[in-house]
Amino acid sequence: MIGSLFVTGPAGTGKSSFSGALKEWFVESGYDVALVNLDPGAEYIPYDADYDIREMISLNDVMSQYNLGPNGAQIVASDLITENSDTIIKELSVFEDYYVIFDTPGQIELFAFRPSSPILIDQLTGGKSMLAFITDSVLSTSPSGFISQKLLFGSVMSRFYKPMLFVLNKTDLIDDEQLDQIMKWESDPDELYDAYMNEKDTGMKDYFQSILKSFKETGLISKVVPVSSHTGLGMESVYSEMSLFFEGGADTDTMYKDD
Ligand SMILES: Nc1nc2c(ncn2[C@@H]2O[C@H](COP(=O)(O)OP(=O)(O)O)[C@@H](O)[C@H]2O)c(=O)[nH]1
Ligand SMILES: [Mg+2]
Repeated sequence: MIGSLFVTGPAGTGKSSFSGALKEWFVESGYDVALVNLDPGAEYIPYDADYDIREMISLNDVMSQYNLGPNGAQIVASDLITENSDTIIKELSVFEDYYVIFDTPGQIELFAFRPSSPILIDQLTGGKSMLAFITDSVLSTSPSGFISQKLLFGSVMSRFYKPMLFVLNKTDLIDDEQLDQIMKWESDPDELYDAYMNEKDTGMKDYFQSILKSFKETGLISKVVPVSSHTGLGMESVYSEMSLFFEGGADTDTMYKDD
């Protein structure tokens, strides 16, 4: 594969919708793309998968075979994916000159916080991978909602330490003013801090000031990619980030650059 994008984020933020919309953009723009469903528990996926893990691992089978409820079965199923990575690698070998999008399980912990996931990513892609962290625009309109998603983004980044895009999905549900505000918070942690204090009136000033300062100082979380999986807005920007990283050479990786 040319490169891959693992789509992660909290349940319901639109990972599957985003994966489908991004694939559609690639197809319409004439690029070779494959979309892989890595969620064995998905009841419905809003796209045509080019490879679907449910062909190999069925949540119902895992539940009856291991005598587990749905939550336990999800965990066993995600570990079975790693155990069977050789088979998946063979299936994916037909996508040699393709960009490959991986839609991950609905609940973020089943992917981001399983011990084997960072290894799985490298096994499936030979290290040619980056992540899209999907967040919710409506939640991000409040300072506390925005901060909480940033912290989760940092948490997931610490698990994988790969280039990661902070993708603000569902921008069709907020107005331009709200989007501008979020973009301002992103570039100015002082303004975010003031807005947060205004919202919460908390006494823990030092603690939050340090967190917000670290947002600014680390530079790791310095960019928002606004998209809508319903209108297709922003998909080209996601492609630009991918092509810059995979085809523009490692030193053009803007997510890790100091300046
Ligand atoms: N308005 C709007 N709704 C969206 C968008 N993306 C996803 N959704 C809706 O959000 C819900 C969850 O989406 P889904 O892709 O299943 O989320 P996942 O659990 O993260 O895979 C569905 O009802 C989608 O139709 C978007 O860009 N705009
Ligand atoms: Mg999903």
